Amino acid sequence: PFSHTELMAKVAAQLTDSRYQHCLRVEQTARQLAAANGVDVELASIAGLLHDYAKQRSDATFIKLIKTRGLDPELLLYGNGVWHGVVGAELIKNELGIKNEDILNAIRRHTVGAAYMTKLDQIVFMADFIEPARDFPGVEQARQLTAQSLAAGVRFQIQHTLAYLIGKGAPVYPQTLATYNAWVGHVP
Ligand code: DGI
Ligand code: FE
Ligand code: FE
Ligand code: FE
Repeated sequence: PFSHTELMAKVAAQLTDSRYQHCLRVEQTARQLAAANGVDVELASIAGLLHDYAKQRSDATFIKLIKTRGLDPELLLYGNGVWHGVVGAELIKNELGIKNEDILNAIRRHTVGAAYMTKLDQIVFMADFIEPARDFPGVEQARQLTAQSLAAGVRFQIQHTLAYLIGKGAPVYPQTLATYNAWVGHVP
């Protein structure tokens, strides 16, 4: 297995510097959320660091993986935004030797979420949304809600994402909609 330092170099080699810096900020935010929520900090750290590893791979790479790995064929109707997590996890497994399914699932779910999300899934999903350089209307509310309750943060984010997609007339991947339906209305 690769050391943490080796993984950092592998991520840096795949991404522009600004996206690599985003990965490092997501890693740090994920570590903080893990510590605050009783989740394994090392798992959160690795998942945060690697979450966007595949973001700059070609569409052709993802299309081939969807076809050869028997992934949901409906994925072919979407694009990099959906693919880099859901499909990118396959590249992280193969190229970086990450076998831990909890880490891989958190990466798979980091963009579209899932109806059922582990605490680790929720942490990576929220860390990506609220890392310190994120700046959009509502990010402060997202940070406050997430500090109070991970689930409240997830609910806020998926509402925001669905409204954003619909507002710009983008197609909604069915799992994104399933996440919305599952999380709206069941925050403790
Ligand atoms: O990779 P990041 O930029 O850090 O953030 P992300 O992985 O959360 O989101 C990547 C993009 O994916 C973002 O622009 C929104 C888009 N996206 C999320 N859900 C869907 C989606 N795009 C479509 N078309 N359909 C979705 O369901
Ligand atoms: Fe992403
Ligand atoms: Fe996200
Ligand atoms: Fe990201």
